[in-house]
Amino acid sequence: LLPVVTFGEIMMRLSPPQHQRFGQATGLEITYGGGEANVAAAVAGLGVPAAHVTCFPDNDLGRAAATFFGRYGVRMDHAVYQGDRLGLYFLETGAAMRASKVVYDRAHSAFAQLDPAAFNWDEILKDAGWLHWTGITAAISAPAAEATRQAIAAARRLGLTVSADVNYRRNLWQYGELAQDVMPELVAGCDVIVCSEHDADDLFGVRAAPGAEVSFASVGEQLLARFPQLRQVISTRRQTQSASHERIKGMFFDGTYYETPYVDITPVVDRIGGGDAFLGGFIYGSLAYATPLEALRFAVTASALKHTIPGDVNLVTVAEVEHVMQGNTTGRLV
Ligand code: KDG
Repeated sequence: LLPVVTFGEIMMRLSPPQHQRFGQATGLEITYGGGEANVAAAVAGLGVPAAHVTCFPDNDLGRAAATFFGRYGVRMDHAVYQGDRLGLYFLETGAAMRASKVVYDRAHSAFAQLDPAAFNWDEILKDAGWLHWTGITAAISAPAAEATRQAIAAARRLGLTVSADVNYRRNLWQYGELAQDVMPELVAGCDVIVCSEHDADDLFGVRAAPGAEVSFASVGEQLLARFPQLRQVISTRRQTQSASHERIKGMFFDGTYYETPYVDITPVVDRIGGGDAFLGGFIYGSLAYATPLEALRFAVTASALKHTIPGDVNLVTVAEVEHVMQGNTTGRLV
């Protein structure tokens, strides 16, 4: 299997233990996360070689973040060490009727300040099979968006599969460019994107045709027509059953529409990284299975399992995902 390469910011995640509120906590638990690095760790855990490319400050925190992802099998040797600081994010974990809260402290991070010339993409990608990026990276700063543009161009030249989670985070776009101007050019270089109907409307002005039988299929059809390189559009849909019980299904369009049955998520322990687990599962599934529907079922099951694991990263094996796919939800692996 050829390596999967991901590109994006890694932050330190700090959270009050258990379900404490920010105002009462006397300590913070540390882990690390970043949408694209989470995907790399997920695919590495599924047995696909993975490397993550990023920019860290040249200090102990940058090296600690690299060590963290290295521990999960992600190659970090293309990380560049320059700039001022590691971005942080604070997570207050909610409970049932009280929602979780995220506070970012990432302005002027080393990643936001990166120098695109520090990355030799032809060299980084020369033996890789897949490049993955997200709309978060394009949102962080003009140089981060430029580095993404260069990574995609090199991946295209080298014949890699390119995927993106368009992940439109309105509040992150603060450097003066509009997502609506930046994202279409980047998505034009992708083979597969994760894009919700909401983001398709907000970013590309694409809405389901009135009266469409399946709205996601209608949106997918228009996205494929708009971006000729694009072959597959995927997404998930959630349903809340109760405070600790949700259901998730996967949707796929490549000219034909597929969806999975809903997979139950019980209990919801930590939903952060659920989307990254879906993507990691989809990348693995695309490489391992013959049909897109099997890849999608694997992806959605992997994502469901992530919700039971604290932290950003999906630490599950292929056997564990397949066990649940076979309808075993008691957790006993035989
Ligand atoms: O998908 C999980 C991410 O939201 C989390 O890791 C934080 O990457 C992150 C970001 O930039 O918000």
